[in-house]
Amino acid sequence: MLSELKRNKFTYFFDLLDLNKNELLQHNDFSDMAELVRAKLNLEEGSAEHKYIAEKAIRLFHQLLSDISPEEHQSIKKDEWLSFFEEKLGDQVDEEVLATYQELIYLYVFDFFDHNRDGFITKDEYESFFEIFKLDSQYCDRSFSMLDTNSDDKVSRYEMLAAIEDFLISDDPDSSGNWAFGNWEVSPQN
Ligand SMILES: [Ca+2]
Ligand SMILES: [Ca+2]
Ligand SMILES: [Ca+2]
Repeated sequence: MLSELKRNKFTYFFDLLDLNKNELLQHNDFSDMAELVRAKLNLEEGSAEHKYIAEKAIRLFHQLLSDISPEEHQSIKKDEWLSFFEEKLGDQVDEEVLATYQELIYLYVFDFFDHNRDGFITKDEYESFFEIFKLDSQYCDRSFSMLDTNSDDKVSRYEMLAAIEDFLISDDPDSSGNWAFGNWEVSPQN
C-alpha cells in the first residue's frame, strides 16, 4: 500500500518529470529538460558539457524504463509508475531501489542545478530548478529552507540526499524532505 501522502508525493513527482504534461514519461521529457539546462547555462550545442548533461538526463529515464515498463514500450504511464513505487517503496522498502533512485534523482536535481559546481545548491541555483520545471515560485523560499536543515543558506549533498530519502519513503506529513521539490500538495503547473 501507498499511504495517501506517499501517493500524493509520487504523483507530484511524476507530474514534475512529465515536462510536456502529456501524462506519459517519455524520452523527450528528459531530453527537453537537458536542453533547457543547456540554454540556461549558455552551453554550446553539442559541446562536451552539453553531451554530459544530455547523457545524464537520460539515465533516470532508462532506469525507470527498465524497472517499470517492458522494453518495447518507450513510455511510462502514471499508474505503472505508482504501482512500481507502491511495490518497492510502499509498506516494505526495497533498500536497493531506494538507493538507486535516491542517487539518480539527486543527480537529476542537484547536479544539474549546481551551476558553479561547488557542491552546494544556493537559493539562486534552486530557483533555476523551479524555473525549468515550471514549479510555483511562491513555494521556492519555503522549500529551500526546508532543505537547508543547518540554515547556512546552501544545500549540501548530504542535505539533499536526506531530503530525497524522506520524500521517497517518509509517511510523516511534517517531514521537511517532503518539500525537496516544492509543494507536493499543489500539482505542478502546465
Ligand atoms: Ca511527457
Ligand atoms: Ca553551487
Ligand atoms: Ca545547508
